[in-house]
Amino acid sequence: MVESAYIGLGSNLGDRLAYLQRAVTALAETSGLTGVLASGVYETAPYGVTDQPWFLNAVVRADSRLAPEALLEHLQRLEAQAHRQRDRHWGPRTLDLDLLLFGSRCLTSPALTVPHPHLTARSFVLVPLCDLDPELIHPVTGRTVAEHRHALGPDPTTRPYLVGGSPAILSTPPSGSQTHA
Ligand code: A4P
Ligand code: MG
Repeated sequence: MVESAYIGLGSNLGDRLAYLQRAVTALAETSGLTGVLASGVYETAPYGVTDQPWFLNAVVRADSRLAPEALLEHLQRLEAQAHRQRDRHWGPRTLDLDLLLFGSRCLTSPALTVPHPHLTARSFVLVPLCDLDPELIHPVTGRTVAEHRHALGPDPTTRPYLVGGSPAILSTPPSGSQTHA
């Protein structure tokens, strides 16, 4: 069974754009994930714990043949490969990969809550989600991600990230070189 997975990417340490790009490449090369597409890249004010550097955030969608638990384990391996340290809850990190949505599934366990519980309160998630699919329906609220974004109102602290004056793009490699999750 193939289901659409939406993955939130965040980085606020080191070469932030390179961490996001490497994550997109690794996801596109993962066996069990196809049709990998990345949103725009946004520079965003830290949410929750505010005394830390600004983040780069993006969202990736993929068609997943992996079960959600297996996909989360794979995301955690990719975080570890990016030398992610878990020093502080919501603290600075080289790479954070959150499973935002998985088809229309609603899952609640200590290891995995889907939809991601803070999704509807975060413009740094909703804005890139709207790049990919504004009509995507949140399976708990029944509202589209565009409606949730509208409900939050404009957020000047979620801005397109510019490189040399142009919006940064996360590229996906040509298909064919997939590795196992
Ligand atoms: N977990 C449960 N559900 C999920 C899910 N849907 N996706 C568990 C990913 N993980 C999930 O995560 C803690 C545990 O959550 C994991 O063991 C996993 O089994 P973590 O990545 O170790 O720690 P964390 O990221 O510090 O905590 P958490 O609660 O995941 O925080 P968030 O939601 O990732 O928020 N501000 C801006 N501007 N941009 C950001 O990206 N990110 C955060 C962290 C705070 N502020 C931010 C940003
Ligand atoms: Mg996280």
